Amino acid sequence: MNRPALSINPDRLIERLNRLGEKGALSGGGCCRLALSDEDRQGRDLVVGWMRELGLKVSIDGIGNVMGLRPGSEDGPPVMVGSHIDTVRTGGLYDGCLGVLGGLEVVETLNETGITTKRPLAVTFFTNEEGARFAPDMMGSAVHQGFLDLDKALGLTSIEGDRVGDELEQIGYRGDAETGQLRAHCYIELHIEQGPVLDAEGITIGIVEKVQGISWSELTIEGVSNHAGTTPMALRCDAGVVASRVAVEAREMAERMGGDQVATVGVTELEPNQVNVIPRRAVMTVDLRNTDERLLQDAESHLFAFAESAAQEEGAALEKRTLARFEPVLFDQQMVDTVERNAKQLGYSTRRLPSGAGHDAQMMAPNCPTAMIFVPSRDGISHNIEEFTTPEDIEAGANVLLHVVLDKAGGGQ
Ligand code: HGY
Ligand code: MN
Ligand code: MN
Repeated sequence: MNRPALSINPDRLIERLNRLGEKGALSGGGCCRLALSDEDRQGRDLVVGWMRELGLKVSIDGIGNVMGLRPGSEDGPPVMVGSHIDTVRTGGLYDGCLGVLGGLEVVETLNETGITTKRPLAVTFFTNEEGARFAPDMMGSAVHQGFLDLDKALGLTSIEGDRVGDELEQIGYRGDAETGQLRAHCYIELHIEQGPVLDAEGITIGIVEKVQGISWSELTIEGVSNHAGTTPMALRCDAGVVASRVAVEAREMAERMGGDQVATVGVTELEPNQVNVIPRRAVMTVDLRNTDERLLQDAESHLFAFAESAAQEEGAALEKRTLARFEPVLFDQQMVDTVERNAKQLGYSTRRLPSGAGHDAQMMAPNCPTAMIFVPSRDGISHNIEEFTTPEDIEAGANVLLHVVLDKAGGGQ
């Protein structure tokens, strides 16, 4: 592949990805940089340092969203590029970070070629996109967009009981910029696909048309703990059995529904969690997704009705708490076409597809022209320390980001 006339520096971008990956590095590879942890602070400090080195004016808002602003030849709402730098517990180097550091690479390329765009540019990372420590996910972008009240967000707590506001103070990122003040002209997010499609088809650039809806719930099942040896089967009230039946039904329901429906039980905690004690309590999470809102609602109502009846049959009590609920979004058609046109002009293979993963772009889309650029994930692996995207695909994705930014921000002077 010959490089476009105006091209990013892939080695510099990959170097930054590796440097950021050192913050929260796991001994066997990958990294764990949970939102508002000390590792997150270290990652934030590193990226803010790079923003300042590149001459960006950095602002931090009340939920810890960080925006680096590059002036244009004219004032007005910036073209915003960004994503997140927090990870899940078994994170890779690219999820989120590629979109943020790809944005910094675009800025550095424009700086060294002396290009000033007409519109200002903003490179952003949003707080707690993953929701791995504090639900809901996409927290920072939801507050930025006004879908989640700032004070409510600051008061949310993790499973361990840590409070968002306190943790934000602790890492020094409870900023004083007003949340939601910086309105973008448009928003573009470069991201790894995190699924198998592009890699399986040998396609370089994914043109993302929509993001599926997400439903996260926590079910708490209250049974009765008793002796595993002396309690007859007919006299048991086993919270663990109810949780297991719900998990199996979630899988079978998704298989029956087919299409885009997916279902995941990612957390199951039993109490007292001992080999010879019937569990008195089970706390489990259910992640349901579909590109079709009505089907997603059908899945929710079926599964939670099943859970109620399974609990009743066992004589157990069931409580459901919604952790996150986002509807499917369609990206702005003109923005999607712009991404596709630029990718094709650069000579990359492309295909349109939906996003199975949630993204900050999902929060931006309802009132800001938004699009995403996907690059392949090897074997479709993500949220796993084996997450990998080739240097060639990283370069291609960042070059498409560069040219879409120039397209939307008004090319170089
Ligand atoms: O869960 C998601 O889809 C995203 O990675 N937060
Ligand atoms: Mn992500
Ligand atoms: Mn993720």
